[in-house]
Amino acid sequence: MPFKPALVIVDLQEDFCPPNGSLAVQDGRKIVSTVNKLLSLPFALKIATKDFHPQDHISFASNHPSPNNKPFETMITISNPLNPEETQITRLWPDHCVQDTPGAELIPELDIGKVHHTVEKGQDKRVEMYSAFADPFTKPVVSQSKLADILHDAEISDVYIAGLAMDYCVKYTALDSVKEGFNTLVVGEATKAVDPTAVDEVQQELEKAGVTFVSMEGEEVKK
Ligand code: VGL
Ligand code: ZN
Repeated sequence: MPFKPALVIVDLQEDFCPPNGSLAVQDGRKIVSTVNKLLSLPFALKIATKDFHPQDHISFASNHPSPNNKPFETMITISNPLNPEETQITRLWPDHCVQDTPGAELIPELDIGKVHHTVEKGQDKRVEMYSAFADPFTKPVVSQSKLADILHDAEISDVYIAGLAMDYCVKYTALDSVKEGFNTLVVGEATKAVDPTAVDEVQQELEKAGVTFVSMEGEEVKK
């Protein structure tokens, strides 16, 4: 298969960025200069994803009864709405990236003029969806984005991933990208984690699954 790379920028949205994001990732905003450099490279396809939840989304702590509704702390078990025997344990979050609110916007510093497609995910209130491809249920899958079709239709060989957050949506997007058959690479300095202490472990887990970590360091700066 000929080398035909795509860039997927995951969830570089206001709610994941300081200073005002409801689920701000430390230094999340700082990756945008690296991401914009990536956007200036000749990727065959450049895609930005958006976490895009309804206000009654299952991952919002505010939609669960106290006292077991602590954002960042409480884990809940959710069943596949199409097959209650399949379950997932997942974390509760502050309300974030609510459809048509400022927090769901891509940050304005992002060079959006170079992006070919924007893919929304997480619209089904019944399931969590960290991966930009699909929710984590498989028997059967409940919610799918158009990302896999866009990449396969363009005969993409390699998927380069940047964005937020390294330990959630970047991680699960990379794992699904491998499953879809793409050579999958994460740009190390173009991602940040919700839990910075988890970075090494997440990187090891992804590498074990076949993901390659790459760096833009050493790239020749054209004068
Ligand atoms: C994300 C937590 C909840 C992410 C999305 O984009 O990494 N994290 N929803
Ligand atoms: Zn979310």
